[in-house]
Amino acid sequence: MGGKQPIRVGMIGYKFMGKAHSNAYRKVGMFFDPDREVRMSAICGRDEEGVRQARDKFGWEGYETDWRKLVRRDDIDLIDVTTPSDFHKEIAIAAAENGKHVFCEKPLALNLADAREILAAVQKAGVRHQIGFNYRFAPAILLAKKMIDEGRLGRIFHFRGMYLQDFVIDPSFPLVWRLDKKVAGSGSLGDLGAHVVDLARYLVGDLVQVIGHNKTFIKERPLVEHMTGLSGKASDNAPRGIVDVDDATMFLGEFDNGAMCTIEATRFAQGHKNDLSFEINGEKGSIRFFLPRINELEFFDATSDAGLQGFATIQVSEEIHPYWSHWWPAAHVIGYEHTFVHEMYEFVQAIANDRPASPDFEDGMQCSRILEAVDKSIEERQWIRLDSM
Ligand code: SOE
Repeated sequence: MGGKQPIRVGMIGYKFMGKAHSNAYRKVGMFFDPDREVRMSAICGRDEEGVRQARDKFGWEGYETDWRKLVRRDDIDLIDVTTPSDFHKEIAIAAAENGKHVFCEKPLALNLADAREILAAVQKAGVRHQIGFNYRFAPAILLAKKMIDEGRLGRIFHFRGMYLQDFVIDPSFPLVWRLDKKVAGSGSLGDLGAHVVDLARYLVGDLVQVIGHNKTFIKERPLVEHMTGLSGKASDNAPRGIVDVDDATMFLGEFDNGAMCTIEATRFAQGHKNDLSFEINGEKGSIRFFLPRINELEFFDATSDAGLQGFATIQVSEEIHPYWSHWWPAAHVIGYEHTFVHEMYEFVQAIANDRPASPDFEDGMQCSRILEAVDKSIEERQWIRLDSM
């Protein structure tokens, strides 16, 4: 570790993402050799009993019940925000103002104006920042990026991305925070579409205009009494509340290089539990990715011998593939949680070597800009140019 001081992490939130990040901090030193060690100094949550249990189970040294206290602590270098989206802005800005590096889960903020404020705060403070677009760190996605950068697909014509889930179809499913605009900012678009938008930007380029359509299929739901993971419980006679976010959003877009973009994000695709997928079609070939087969990338090479052509399935699990040498022998597969280990490793390296992280809050803000343009296009029923946002 070159005698450098450990990076002392304070993390706020201990539910789904808090667990994923805790696991990543625990594993990063075991499987990687980061240039600075990671110290899991304190985890923070409002419910003392809950956060104490999380500290013990996830392996943190201490805990706090007040995030304001945590961000002011002198013995913390990095603040990791895994709370619901409505807390991102206040915490991220306070962390930056206290000179902490900041990691924030996606979406960066509830809206574009807030995302811009967060970005300005970290830039002003001169701290490092990274956003939780974890799928960028799947080896198959990194291979896709390399192939595109090498020109193996040639000129790109289409990006076609989908993120499909089905966990809220039942009308008795309660009004959890992900369905509440003041907490989540938006529905399927901000929660799921954000990942696809980020991959579209990462792999193909910037969007110049968008037009969308959305739907809220179930407009009222029982108010949640107890949240559990993505889900929650409500009694039979629970009062009902209004669902003010989109259940499904689709949009068309155009990239700055002229390629066409179609993106669909829905929580109403029966049978699809967590299906992020995309296909990119270029002049010289096509690639496709499907999250449940996270270690595979399909490739159609139009430059190969006619008569021998077809989609080939690349097993992205060889020593030569990104990150693979840190894990297991070839084809001893990895999964969802490993993407978080990779993203934490990269953030630690950025801090340790004093260089910008990627994807950072600029990427988070650019994603919010596109999401807001989509919403505006739906409201105004017309194409919206990104340069007007
Ligand atoms: C729930 O819809 C969720 O967990 C998202 O919040 C995550 O960002 C996505 O990766 C999986 O689905």
